[in-house]
Amino acid sequence: MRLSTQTIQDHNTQLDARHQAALKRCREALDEIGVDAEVLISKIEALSIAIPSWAMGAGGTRFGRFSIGGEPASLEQKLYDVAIINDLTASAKSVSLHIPWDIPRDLQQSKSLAADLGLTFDAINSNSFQDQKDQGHSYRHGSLSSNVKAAQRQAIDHNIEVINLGEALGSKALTVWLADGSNFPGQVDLRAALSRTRDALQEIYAAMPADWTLLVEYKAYEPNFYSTVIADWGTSVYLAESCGDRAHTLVDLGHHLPNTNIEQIVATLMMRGRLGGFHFNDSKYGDDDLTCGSVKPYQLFLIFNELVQGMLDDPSSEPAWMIDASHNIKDPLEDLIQSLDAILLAYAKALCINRSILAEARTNNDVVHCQEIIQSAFLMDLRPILQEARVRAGAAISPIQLYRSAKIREQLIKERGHMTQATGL
Ligand SMILES: [Mn+2]
Repeated sequence: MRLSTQTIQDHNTQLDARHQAALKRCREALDEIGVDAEVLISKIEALSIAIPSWAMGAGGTRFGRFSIGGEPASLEQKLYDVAIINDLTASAKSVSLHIPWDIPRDLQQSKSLAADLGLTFDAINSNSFQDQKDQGHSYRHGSLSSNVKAAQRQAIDHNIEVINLGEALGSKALTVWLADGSNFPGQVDLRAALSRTRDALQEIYAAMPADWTLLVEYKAYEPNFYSTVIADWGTSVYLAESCGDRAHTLVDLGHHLPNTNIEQIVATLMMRGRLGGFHFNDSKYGDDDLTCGSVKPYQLFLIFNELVQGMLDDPSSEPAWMIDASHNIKDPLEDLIQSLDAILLAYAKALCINRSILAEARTNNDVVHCQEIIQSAFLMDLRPILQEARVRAGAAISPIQLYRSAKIREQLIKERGHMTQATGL
């Protein structure tokens, strides 16, 4: 199903008076701090975040999965779901596939359907962290790091197949996340496992087209609880640098130990020109995959402060953005809309930081003023700017409100049934 332009327009007309009043107040507040609202609106309009193909179904934990009904049962239906999100928000113009969960049955058909829906294919993800049916060798003891030659070979070949698929769809990047590691001290030779991983990544890198980027994701722990081969950004950078100029580090917000200063990692990676990708989510304890900005919106804003600074210093350094969150009790489409909103809001606030005044305060070591500058940007209410950006792009003033009033989930359940289950985690 698609939302008609008329439905969106009717919704916007209904909310217009309130929106205009809020926008006027917001413009005045921005004027006061010398921020051009028009520039802000156009920057918000230009930001698009990829939606992962596995996030359209109800997420699962190892304890249970609760279907919400109307979940997409095919890649085609997933593309329609992303289009619904994009129709409502105008900020989800691409989809990130996870292979083998979403192998297109017909490449050309998937490609042309995506184009018809106004979507493109973003970074493509390989999966060597679980065994698939009919797979020759198990990843029980690792994939790219495996000391079982045949298992490592199979994982390398899988990544090359994923590159070929992605190339046919128009993707330009491969994301590799490995679950490889160990659960007990002494189980693996830590140095040998890292060397094998490096050699395998170099082979995958060499198989990429010349205009592709390799994104190396890291994660501190889980599913392995003693050691993880690519546990931190330093290891990821080492591996990326061992591959070549088109290999970069991917930061996933949920993949750090508690209290890690992620914004500092972002700053360091950008300084070194190695930040290639970003996975958004939020967490309280570990890799919780909660809705972006639901627990730590201030941290998200501080991260965007570094991202904005990095992109100002080098405009070509904009990473590939993707949401990597999927919760098991929310309607996944509403969850993704909330995530998009939080990301754009953090971005907008970071754009409002007066960087020359901040630089001056830093030069003077005026610690109090530095904090005031940062926190006043964070405390601004820029929701009307996001709404205006959506209106101009033909999307909805209030995406969640329209999603509910247009009864989209109910229609999806009617079309697809109650018992569908999306492929993925
Ligand atoms: Mn991720």
